Amino acid sequence: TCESLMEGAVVLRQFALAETDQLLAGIRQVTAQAPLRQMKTPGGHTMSVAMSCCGEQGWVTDSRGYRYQPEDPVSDQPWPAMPEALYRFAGRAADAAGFPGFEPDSCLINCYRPGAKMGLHQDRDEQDFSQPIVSVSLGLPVVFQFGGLKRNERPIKVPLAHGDVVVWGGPARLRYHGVLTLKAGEHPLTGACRYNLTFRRAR
Ligand code: MD5
Ligand code: FE
Repeated sequence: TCESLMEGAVVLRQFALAETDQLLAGIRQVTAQAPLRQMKTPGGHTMSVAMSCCGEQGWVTDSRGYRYQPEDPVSDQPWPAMPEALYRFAGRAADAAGFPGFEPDSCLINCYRPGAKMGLHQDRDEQDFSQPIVSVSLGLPVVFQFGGLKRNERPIKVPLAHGDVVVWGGPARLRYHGVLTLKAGEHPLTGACRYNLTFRRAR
């Protein structure tokens, strides 16, 4: 099923369900080379979400700021290549949501453990905001917050479960959003974890 949250945001419920094995295998492959790590914000806080990346560009944060870069700062080596299954999946999801021709050069892997959250923010480190973002939820469920173009607009709450995919584009691309604190739980495929794959065109 396909629901429209607000203009430009499309929820594809369980769109990834038939492919979770390949997606999780891709996560395992990438994180074996580029381990999940909790990065520091420019303000000096440690993020509660553990992250890794694959593709030509990886999103990083440290005392110098937020940015994309081609190397993993932990290894100083290029990020692992984006597994074909992940790249193809992102393109199919974007197509299904009405954004044909999506060619992501970056996939951020977010790992939320119980207690982890992501505060309201905009994704604006990318060069071209006309490109959509594809987000895949795997494992434990969470409540997503979907706000406006200004931080002070009250966000709506959207529950996201294993296999759900959301595509954000057009007028939704720069909306504030966040993830509420992950509750304790066990998922048969991921254990005590929610993974989110965020596919973006950074350059
Ligand atoms: C997550 N990750 O569930 C989310 C999924 C991040 C992040 O927010 O930056 O790593 S991406 C959700 C998103 C992206 C772009 C626009 C909007 C939401 N939006 O308009 O609400 O780990
Ligand atoms: Fe974001």
